[in-house]
Amino acid sequence: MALKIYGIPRSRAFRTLWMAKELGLDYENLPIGTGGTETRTPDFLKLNPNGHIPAIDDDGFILWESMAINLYLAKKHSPAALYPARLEDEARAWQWSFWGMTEVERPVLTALFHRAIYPEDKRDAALADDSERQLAGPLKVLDGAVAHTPYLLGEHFTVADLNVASILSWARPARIDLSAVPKMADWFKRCSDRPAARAARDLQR
Ligand SMILES: N[C@@H](CCC(=O)N[C@@H](CS)C(=O)NCC(=O)O)C(=O)O
Repeated sequence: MALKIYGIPRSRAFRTLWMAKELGLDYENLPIGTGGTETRTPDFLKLNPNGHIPAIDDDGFILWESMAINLYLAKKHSPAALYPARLEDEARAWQWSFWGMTEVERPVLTALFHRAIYPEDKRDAALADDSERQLAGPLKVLDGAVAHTPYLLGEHFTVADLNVASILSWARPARIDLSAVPKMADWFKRCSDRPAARAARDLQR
C-alpha cells in the first residue's frame, strides 16, 4: 500500500513531500488543510491527536511531527545515503533537526506571518523585525557549519540538510536578509535547487 501523507503542500507537509520525492516513494497525498477545521475532525484526530499536519500512515504505522517523519522515512528507505551510516552522523542529523525546530522555526514563521500571510491590518512590523533579529545568531551558526563543506554533515546532502532547509524555505517569502550569511545562502540554494525540492514546490502552486 502506498504511503499516505496527510497535509496540503503549502504547510509543513511540504517537508515530507520533499523527502518522499528525494526517496522516489510511491505515495498518496491527502490534502488536509490548515485553519483548524480539517485537522480537527474525529477521523483526523485519530491519526494525530494534536490536530496537526503532516502525519503519515505507512502501511498502518502512524507517525506525526515533520522532523520525526523525515528521519524515519530516510532511515527506512535510504540508509547510509540520505540517512547517515555512522552513529555520530546520525546524532548530528538529530542535532540539526531539533535545532531547526527550536532555534529557527518560530522566528522565521513569525516574520513570515507578519510580513506576508496576515492581512495588512493584522501585521506587526516591529514583531517581524524583532524575529529577524532573533534569527541572526542561528543563521550565523548555520553559515559557519557550511563554510568549509557543501552540506551539514560533509560532502553529501542528507536528511539534516533537507530538514533545516525546509524550515528555511520560509526565509525568502518572509524577506529575511541573508546578505550577512553568504555561505548559508549558497548552501540553501544547493538544497533548494535539487530536483526533488523543485518537484515538491511545484505541488504548492
Ligand atoms: N511540530 C509540528 C507542527 C505541525 C503544525 O503545527 N502544522 C500546522 C500546519 S503547517 C497545523 O497542522 N496547524 C493546524 C491547523 O492549521 O489546522 C510538525 O513539525 O509537524
